[in-house]
Amino acid sequence: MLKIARKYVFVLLSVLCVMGIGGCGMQVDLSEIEDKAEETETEEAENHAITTPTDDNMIVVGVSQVGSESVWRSAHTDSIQNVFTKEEGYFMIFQNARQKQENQIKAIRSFISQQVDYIVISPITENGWDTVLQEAKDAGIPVILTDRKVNVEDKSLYTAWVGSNFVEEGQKAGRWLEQYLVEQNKQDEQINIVVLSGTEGSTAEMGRSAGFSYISQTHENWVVLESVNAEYTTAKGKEEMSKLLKKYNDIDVVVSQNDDMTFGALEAINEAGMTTGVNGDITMISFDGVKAALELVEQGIINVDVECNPQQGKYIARIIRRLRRGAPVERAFYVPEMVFTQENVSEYLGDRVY
Ligand code: GZL
Repeated sequence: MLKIARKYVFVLLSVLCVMGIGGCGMQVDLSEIEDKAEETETEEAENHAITTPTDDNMIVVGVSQVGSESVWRSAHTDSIQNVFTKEEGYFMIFQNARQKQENQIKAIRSFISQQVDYIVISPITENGWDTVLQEAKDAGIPVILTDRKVNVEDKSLYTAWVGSNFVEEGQKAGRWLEQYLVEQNKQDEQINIVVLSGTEGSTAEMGRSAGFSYISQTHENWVVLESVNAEYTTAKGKEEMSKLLKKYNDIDVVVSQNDDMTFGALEAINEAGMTTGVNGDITMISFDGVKAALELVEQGIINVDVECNPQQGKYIARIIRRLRRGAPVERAFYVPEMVFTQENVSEYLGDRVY
């Protein structure tokens, strides 16, 4: 479609969106106005007011984000919004799916109807994407995945993925526990473990669970009492940890698959009159490595935090720049990550941006 014609289509779509007619990636549908009342300020701020590209040469990027369920997610969103700026030649349409796959699919279809140049998705779970990604492919729009992955028959439905090695993250947690138990001279004792897992079917949940199990299965004295889905949120983390404390009176280790659930679990454990961390009643293993959690690692309240690096926007932008000049891109790019304990955390806390 001619650039000039496309611009007017864009304006028309924008007007229709403002009137709440037709799908578009940025405007809340009229039917969602009620939902909006429950949304946090953050989410509303994330769905920028409708505008149109001021220059036909701008690179139009449609971004579908899982939600704003965690501190990590907000940092991931910031890393994307900080690179796709007007100053850098981008026009970004950002859509917060509020942890609903159907919202992501609607957003992707609106990006397609607006003929964006690229679609960036952090898919909430791995299944259910074949049809809508085929529509993007048919429209000739490259799809770049970030953070989590999709499970599709046709791997050509996306161009590249940027994220973490979640299985490795789970194995790092298991190897840390092995080492810790040796240091505590408990390597031969029965170790009772409970797991607060993230959103079931998400790449992060499946990878961390598989990676930790890979290690735990080699120790017959490690007993995983139960794994429960606490959806990566603080509220569910507290709720599910409270239930586990009522059900089991001899929990030795909590493996919490993100810091937000850990914050909730710590509240529940403390309300039950117990302590965590170094010299605590319960050993706390967490994932993400957000600043507020690393401060608890430094205080000895969380024993170890396996980093999940949300700073992925710059790598996504690099892929788009390479695609625009016809250069080859890696199908999978793993972001660098660390493991934080009381021994090393202080040297990284100072300049932590999230
Ligand atoms: C991991 C990401 C997870 C984080 C959670 O890459 O998908 O989702 O660990 C977030 O904090 O909610």
